[in-house]
Amino acid sequence: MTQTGSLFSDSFEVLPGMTLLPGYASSSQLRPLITRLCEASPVRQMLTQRGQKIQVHMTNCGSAGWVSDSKGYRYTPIDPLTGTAWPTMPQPFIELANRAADLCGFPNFEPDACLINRYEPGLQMGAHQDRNEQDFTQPIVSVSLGIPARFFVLGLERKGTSTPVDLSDGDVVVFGGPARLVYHGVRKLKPAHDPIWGPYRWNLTFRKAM
Ligand code: MD3
Ligand code: FE
Repeated sequence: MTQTGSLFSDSFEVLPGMTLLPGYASSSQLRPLITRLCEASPVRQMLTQRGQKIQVHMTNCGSAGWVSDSKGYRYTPIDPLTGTAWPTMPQPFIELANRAADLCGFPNFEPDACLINRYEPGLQMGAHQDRNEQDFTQPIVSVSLGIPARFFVLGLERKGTSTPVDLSDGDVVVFGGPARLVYHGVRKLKPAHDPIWGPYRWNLTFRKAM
């Protein structure tokens, strides 16, 4: 690991294009916003194209939201659960993602989609690429809240050696450039308790989808 040591005092480039900003986000600031968003568009288990339940509970905010159903993965302007638009992305979310991206060399990042994932102990997310977005020159900004998780990164193929990265409450990771299309996932979460979030891990991923 090489310390970037430039703009953000405590940031690390884990792999080319993947920078960790430890503790950059604040759970106490974000919790009321997430609570409000989930009152409007609740977290739910989506189905895969093959009809399997995705274990992680998900929702979105922004002008587009990531969905999975019998038609596959895509972004939609309407929440299929409520039949209305996804909640507007709160300004503090936009600012957090924009500042984190800027610190990592991606100026003017304007996310239009924020996928909100809620994990509980025992859940994991298998290796996948995020490639449903229109413009791969735009980064993805990930914000981890609540109980810790071990994240892993592969390369541009699903096989090979994985790099583990432990993510705790408040950690922000920016994936861009050569890291934008890497395969990645989350190892099975261990039981834990967070003073703000209880037994859960929440992850926000900010994207330029459209
Ligand atoms: C690297 N979420 O929602 S965040 C996802 O912790 C997703 O919930 C995981 O993977 C989670 O798609 C990991 C880190 C992440 C997110 C998107 C990426 C890493 C990425 C897109 C491209 C490359
Ligand atoms: Fe992903």
